[in-house]
This record gives sequence, C-alpha cells and structure tokens, in this order.
Amino acid sequence: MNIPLIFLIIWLFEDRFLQYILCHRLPQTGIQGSKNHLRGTNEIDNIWLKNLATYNINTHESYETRNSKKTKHSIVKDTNTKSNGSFPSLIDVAPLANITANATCGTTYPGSDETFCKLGGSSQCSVCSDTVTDKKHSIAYAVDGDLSNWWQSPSLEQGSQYEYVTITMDLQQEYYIWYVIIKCAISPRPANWILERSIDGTHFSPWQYFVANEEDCWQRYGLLATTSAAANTVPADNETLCSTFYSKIKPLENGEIHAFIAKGRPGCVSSCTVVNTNELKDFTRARYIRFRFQKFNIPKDKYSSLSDPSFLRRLFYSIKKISVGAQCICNGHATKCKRSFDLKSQCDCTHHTCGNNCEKCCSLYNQKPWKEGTASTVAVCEQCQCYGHAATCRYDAHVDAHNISLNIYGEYRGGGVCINCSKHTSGINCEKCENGWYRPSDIPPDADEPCLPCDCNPFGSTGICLTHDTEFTEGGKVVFILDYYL
Ligand SMILES: [Ca+2]
Repeated sequence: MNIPLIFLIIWLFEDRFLQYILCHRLPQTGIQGSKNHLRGTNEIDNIWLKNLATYNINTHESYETRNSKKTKHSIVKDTNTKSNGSFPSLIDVAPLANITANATCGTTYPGSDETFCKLGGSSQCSVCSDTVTDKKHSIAYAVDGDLSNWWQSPSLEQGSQYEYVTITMDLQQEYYIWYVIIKCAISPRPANWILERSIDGTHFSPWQYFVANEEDCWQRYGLLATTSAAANTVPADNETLCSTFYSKIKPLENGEIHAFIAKGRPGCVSSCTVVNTNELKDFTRARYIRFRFQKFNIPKDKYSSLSDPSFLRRLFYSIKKISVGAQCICNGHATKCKRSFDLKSQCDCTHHTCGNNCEKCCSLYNQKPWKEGTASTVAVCEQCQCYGHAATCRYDAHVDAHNISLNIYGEYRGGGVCINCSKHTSGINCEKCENGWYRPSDIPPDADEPCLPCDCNPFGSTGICLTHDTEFTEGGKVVFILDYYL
C-alpha cells in the first residue's frame, strides 16, 4: 500500500475530511457530497411528503410524520358551510353622486331672475335667482335628502330648447342599480323622457322609456307599452321597457316615478335580491345615470295656450329628490358595503377575498383560482401552505395540473406557489432551504428558524449543501474520492 493511500484511509475517519466529501465540490475538485445531508435532510421531497402528510377530517388538522415525530400544521378548515354567496343590501347612492344639469332655473341669464308659475294655480308665481338662497334651485337639491328644496329647470318661456333638459349623475364607481325613484316638486312629471345608463360616461344605453301615451312607445321607440306600475314579468334580462304609468299629468305636484331595473327579469332570483345572470349584470351595472327629459306634461285643455308667453312660464321640470337603489359589486363575497376614507363604497369582503369588489383572493389565499360566489354556490379562497414563511402566494395552473403544491390540509391539491419565502426557505411551499442552508430532520418546516447555514469546510467546497437526497449516493462518493485523491 503506498503512502498517499494510507493517509487517505486515516483521513477518512476525520471529521474535516467528511466535510470535504459531503459538500459540493469546487469546480476543479471533483468532490461531491454533503455532511448536512447525513445530519438531516434539508429537502422535503414532494412525493415523500405526500405519503407522510395526513389530514384529519374530524379535527381539521394536518400532520407531517418525520422520524416518528408528528408536526402539527395547526390548520383549521374553513367552517363556512354556507352553500351560497354573500350579497350586500341595497343602499341609496344618490347622495354620493356628482350630479349636473345642463340647464337650471335662475342661471340662464346670470344676474337676472326668472319668473315661473305653477301649472295648477294662476296666482302661484315666484322667481328663480342664483344669488338669493331661498330662490336657488340648484341640481344639488335633488340629492340632498331635503324634501323642502328642489332643482328646477328654466321654463319654456326662456326658450323652446328647455323642453330638452339632461341631468347626469356620476356615482363615482360602478354598482348594480336596482331602482331609480324620482320625487317631483312643484311641477307635473315629465311626459316623455329616457332613463339611461353608462359605464364610461360617454356611451349611454337606455334603461327605460317613459311616455305619456302608448302610441309614443311604438312610434318613438318601437316598443310595446307597459301600462302598469311595474311589469311583473319581463321576458329578457336586457329588455328596455317603455312605460306610460309614470307619465300621467296628475298629480300636478309631488308626483313620483319608480323605475325598477331588475325586478321581474329572468336573472333576478332569490326573491329578487341577487342578480344572477351575466346579461342582467350587464344591464344593471352602471356608474353614470342620465335623465333626458324631452316633453312637458300639458293639460289637454291648455294646448291652445302654448302661444301665450305667460303660460310658457308654467312649463318646467322640478325634482326634490332622486333615490338610486344600488348594490355594491362584491362578486358574491360581501354582505355589506362600507364607506371608505375617500367616501366611496367599499365591499366588506369575506371568504378571504380582497379588492374593492372582492374580485381577487387575498395575498396568501391563492391555493385555488378565485371564483365568483353566486346565489347557489359559495367560493371561498383557500390559504396557501407556506409554513408561515411567506405573506403572499400566487395561483399557478401548471403547478395545479402536476399536483406539486401542498395545501393546508396536507393534500397535493391546488396551484398555490409561495412568493418571497423568508428565513432562507424556498420551494413551492417554502418547505425547502435555499442554497447554502439546510433544515435538520428534527426541525419542522413551520419552525421560526427552519434553516441553518451549511457547515461545509471552505477548502475544496462551495459551502453549498446538497439540495436533494438523490444527489448523494454511496457509489458516487467513492468514485469522487478516488478520482481526487489517488
Ligand atoms: Ca331636495
């Protein structure tokens, strides 16, 4: 036996030598191995863990068995047993709106008053003035909740163009609109007008036409008239109605208009509290609401008076209150809407969903794809298994398809991938240690400090431990020893 071989045998029993053969070799050495691999694996092989991890359906806890030790993952399964989504109550969002009118009594000619009279009383005349508080009739008065003041349009005496007046409401955000109610003030309800909706404030679509007689429905809009207060059954989710019920000239004051947007339509289910079809969601969804008044209500016996200027000052529109029954768009994940700091409505999201509209799963709840809750299904976002070492995860369909993401119940289901694993951990579930670190076998993956630095001798080693058990074999070790030392 030659001398180098004797030294080699002696050195085999030295701890320092074991470090050389068990740590990754430097590029020029040809030594591989890991002492840390022997001290305790720093890897969780997915297949291996798959066999060891168990989930107790009764206690909703999962355990990982390693070296006869049980590591409780302290998982509590979501106890939400509801079978349907959550939906917020309707709220009146009119007071939150930016409301504008393209014409207002008292502002037609700045500095000059405008005289008007009620249609029902020859002596009941007054003036609009933009400079006198109790003579102002700002459009803001239509949404202030105060029934003693009102918005009023210029009378027809100011010009024939004032038969066409448009009011626009910007609700500041999108809602599902269920109804619009108008309380008129000192004038009759408009004879003809169009209630419109818009998402962008530029492109408007009709929600409902209001006309004084059935012929106008057909001649103006090509629609059959709805003559009752509200249609009990509307054949289609996106059908635009034409109603005559709310265009009657009487009462001459304080008349109301009720426009039910969703009621009676196929997509309105659960006693009409949930919009459940995409068609009806599109139809009821709006940020902007527009009121296009197009014709005054005039008593038939007064038609001959239209050439009399003193009669024209009796023709105008007036509104003391507009109510907009709206439902926050929470995608089936909130039972209420709360007011945010910027005075917007914000879904109080449940089911581990986040976003203004609960339109996504919260940061650490992406084990499954986000889904919308419906009237018949609940869709709870599931927490990723990151062992407490990551605050966020993402859903990956490829990972899901290959069953390589461990869920919090100890099953390989879902596609959650932990992001920015901390404490030197890595892997889909933060179950591994990053290069240069290892996890001893007696330390569970959810330990506060699961990874320790590799304990490799800097001479002849990169200091990086093996990352997989399979990289280290008895045969490989011998080959590398002989290759380097003999
Ligand atoms: Ca008012």
